[in-house]
Amino acid sequence: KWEPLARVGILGVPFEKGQKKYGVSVAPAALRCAGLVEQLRQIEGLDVKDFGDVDTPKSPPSARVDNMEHLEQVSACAQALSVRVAEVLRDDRVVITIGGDHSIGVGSVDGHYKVNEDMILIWVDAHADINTNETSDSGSVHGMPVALLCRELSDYWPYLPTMDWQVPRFSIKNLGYIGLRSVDSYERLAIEKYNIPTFAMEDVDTHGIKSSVQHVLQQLDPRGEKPIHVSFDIDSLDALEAPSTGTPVRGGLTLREGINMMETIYATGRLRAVDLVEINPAIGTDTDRRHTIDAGLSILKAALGAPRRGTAPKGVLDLPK
Ligand code: HAR
Ligand code: MN
Ligand code: MN
Ligand code: MN
Repeated sequence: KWEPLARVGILGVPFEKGQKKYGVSVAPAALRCAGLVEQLRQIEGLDVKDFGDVDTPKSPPSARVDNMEHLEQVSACAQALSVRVAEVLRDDRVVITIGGDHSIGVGSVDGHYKVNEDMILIWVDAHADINTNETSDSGSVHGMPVALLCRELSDYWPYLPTMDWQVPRFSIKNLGYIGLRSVDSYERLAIEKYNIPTFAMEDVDTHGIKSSVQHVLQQLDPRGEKPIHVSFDIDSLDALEAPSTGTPVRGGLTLREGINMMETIYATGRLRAVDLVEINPAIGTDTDRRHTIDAGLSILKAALGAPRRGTAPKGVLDLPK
């Protein structure tokens, strides 16, 4: 009954206060400039609409919580994003959210959950992003979005001013990880406690990327009947292939594995939301920046059904003479 939606909506989120480095907020502009919309329109039969950038309120009333930087800004941005994501989904489009740092996942997943309560979430990342303000070494909220989203973890948080709009209802039972290789000790404890289906890099080595993805999908949704949200952190890719990111880690997915993963998920017909986050065009050389942006574009094209083998012209049966 499921088939891929041939309609897509793009949202940019120029937000970087979930981490400490300048530059992630430029990524939506950099991707558009590199031909994001035009390249997606090359995919046969795909209706592409760019919904522009989400407003990211500059100075909302402050919220002070220990070891949690810029909470009020993260919260205001996520709140605005959540509304926009729900709009795009209700317009019967796959929503592509271009970050921004990974704290925006709070808004994109919240918005998706409001429309599809049965959604499953695949977090593709070098990191688990499941710290709380108690367990985080950095105080950066981009390392915390998963913990903010999951209802099973709500007791591990203090009261969070400005976050009243977000009641965590998403269940950790609907979460899986792919690509992990830099996991903090309390994050590992959470993964074990809740038995989160996780294909860390050594598991991808063992099983290969396609069956890793299929295992995660099978564990989260054995009957294959739930809409899929992929939150793709560019640092899931190896640092050699996607160097322009704030916390690169070697030993990651190749771009080919990333593409294969997205093609595999596309083929289910159930992909409804993709986040692409943590591209930082201000880090590295021109070549680094180009490789990283191209990698991001390739990931999105694969998620939307672009065939690597190419497409023959429609209704044409022979070569030009
Ligand atoms: N685990 C570390 C922290 O909590 C680093 C994670 C942040 N880096 C990311 N997230 N790019 O995926 O600060
Ligand atoms: Mn600061
Ligand atoms: Mn992340
Ligand atoms: Mn990461």
